[in-house]
Amino acid sequence: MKRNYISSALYSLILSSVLLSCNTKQAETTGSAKQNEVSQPSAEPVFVPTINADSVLYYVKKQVDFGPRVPGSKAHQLCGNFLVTELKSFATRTPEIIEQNSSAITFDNKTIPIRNIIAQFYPEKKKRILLAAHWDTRPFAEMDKNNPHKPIDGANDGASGVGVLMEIARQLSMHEPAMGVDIIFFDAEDWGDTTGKIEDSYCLGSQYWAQNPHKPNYLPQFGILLDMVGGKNAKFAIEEQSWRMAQNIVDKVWTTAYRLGYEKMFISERRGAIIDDHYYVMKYRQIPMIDIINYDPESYSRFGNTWHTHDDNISNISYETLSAVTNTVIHVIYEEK
Ligand code: AHN
Ligand code: ZN
Repeated sequence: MKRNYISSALYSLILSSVLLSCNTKQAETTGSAKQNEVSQPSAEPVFVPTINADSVLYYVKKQVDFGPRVPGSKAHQLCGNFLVTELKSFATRTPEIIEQNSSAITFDNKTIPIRNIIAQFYPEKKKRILLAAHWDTRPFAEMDKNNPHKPIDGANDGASGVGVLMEIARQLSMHEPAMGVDIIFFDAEDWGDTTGKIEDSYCLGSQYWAQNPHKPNYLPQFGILLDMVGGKNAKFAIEEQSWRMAQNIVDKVWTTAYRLGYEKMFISERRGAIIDDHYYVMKYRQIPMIDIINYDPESYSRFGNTWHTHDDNISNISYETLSAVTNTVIHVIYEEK
């Protein structure tokens, strides 16, 4: 349903007052955050491609079909090859691909390969947006009573974000936006320690990239990270680091989601901070970056009930969730100038 009687500008205003007035445990941090101007969707209509949610689902399934993408495994290698080959097949403007290969030592003392995959769309454009997701999957299922030492499919935790970005990549190659766009698939996000106590044990690929960017002085306008964006009944609350460091981007994305009718999914609630790939991008590169992530600290599993279990498989992926996230992010990209 179109909301003809309320302008998007008014929506923006309503949403920002909701955001600014929400009072949570973290409210004391709001005072120090910059009150950036509320971004308005441009007055003249801009072209935004119509996404194909079947294509998003296809890319999620395709990754899962390789098996768990645990760094160092055959499935990981083959899936990485697939993503690169697929990106290179996109016309009419094929992205410029950079692969970063390195290695890292995990919290449990394993040396693993790291392969960050970077696709640059319209590299000649100066003003850029960074989009990212992790493409590796977790080598264990500590939240599962059964087979906790076996690797998970990671249909949501891994494949969902990449699936959304592959469809956006396909659209970007066909339709030129005003902004340049860089998509990074970070590796080795999910080999973090099971107790959650060892610092910096997650996000090994983004930690490497943040200290060794693919271009010196790389500075996009902002970044959006997608993590676990395909679960059933997903709720995207406002992540606290995103709110502290990139409030205007949170506002931009949530306002866009509201305008498109996804207010039940993108909720105006702050539920605390999460260490994820965006944290290291902000820490080392000072790029304002938000995390769209299904997170509820009140629930037992915190990131949805399939998190780090063998239920994180294709049967628990939601077409509606993938579709809402893809449509929201593509609108943000094409409406920016
Ligand atoms: C922590 O639990 C500290 N971060 C969650 C990062 C994560 C794990 N994303 C996906 N899996
Ligand atoms: Zn995970």
